[in-house]
Amino acid sequence: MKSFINVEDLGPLDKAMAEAFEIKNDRFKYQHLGKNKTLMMIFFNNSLRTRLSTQKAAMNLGMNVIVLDVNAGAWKLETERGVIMDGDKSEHLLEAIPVMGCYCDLIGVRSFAGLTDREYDYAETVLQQFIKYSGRPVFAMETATVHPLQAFADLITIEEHKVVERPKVVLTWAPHCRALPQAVPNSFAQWMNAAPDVDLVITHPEGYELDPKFVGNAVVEYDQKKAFEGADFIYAKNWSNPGVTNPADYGKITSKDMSWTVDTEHMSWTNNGKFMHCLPVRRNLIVTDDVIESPNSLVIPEAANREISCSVVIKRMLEAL
Ligand code: AN0
Ligand code: CP
Repeated sequence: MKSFINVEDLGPLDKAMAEAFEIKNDRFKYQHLGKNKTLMMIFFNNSLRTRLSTQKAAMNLGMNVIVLDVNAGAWKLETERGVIMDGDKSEHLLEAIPVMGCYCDLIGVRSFAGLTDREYDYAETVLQQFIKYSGRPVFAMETATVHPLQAFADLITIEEHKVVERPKVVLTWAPHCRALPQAVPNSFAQWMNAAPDVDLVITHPEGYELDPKFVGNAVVEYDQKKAFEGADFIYAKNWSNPGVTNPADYGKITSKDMSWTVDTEHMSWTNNGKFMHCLPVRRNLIVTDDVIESPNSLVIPEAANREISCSVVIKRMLEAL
């Protein structure tokens, strides 16, 4: 595997899932694969889970790990070509990327959407430059439009906790005080569409339609209560306006409707549904204290599975070196 961005990069999902459970049972089974190999993790944005779980996965596989926080200690990077670099940016990404590639065997990149230019974000401009100029296999650690390591962990979590063969999974928008990317819901929808035994329903206020290439065959239901009825899993997430119905709204907050916050009444509409969120989560905006602390909350096992999803991805990349 030369890059990991979309669900198709993993090949058949059943095989990837089997590998995930194999690794979960024996995390150090493939420790020989990473001997004398170096992973470089590059963060343009903050992280708790991705930083720790990716490093842990790489260590389980016997790798050395270098972490670079671009905004804390590195030179400020220019990303556009043709700019006269007389501002505060001392180095161009087009030199920085191949230099980083010299010191490692694999690269993980976190670079969020700017949320001002939809075309730039949806072209995955920064990630594509890493793929093109680093000379190394590259995986997304949440980029402008996708978060595949999260979606893979979510699928593992659903598989572990489902009590019916074909669960109803509901992706619900919830209110938030800051504009957030669409990467998590995009990838979640993409992966749930790819999973053979999941019925996916997406619910959000009108105007928050996700890009059709991620929505796929999911049912979109604007009535949140109807969407929740009979649900086995509730996957809550805020995202800013994707600019699909109105391009001028891209990256903006066009609803703060607190009736969408997932509380115990919302959960009572479900089929004893489990609650999921990728974290970090702002309590009492996205979800109430009661719901996130309830026995049906899966947020911690979900985060734990990030080590597993990442182990499969790094293992596949090491095997292909
Ligand atoms: C990010 C987001 O919504 O994409 C990261 C989630 C994993 N969340 C925040 O920036 C709060
Ligand atoms: N879920 C997730 O990716 O969390 P971090 O932003 O803390 O890495």
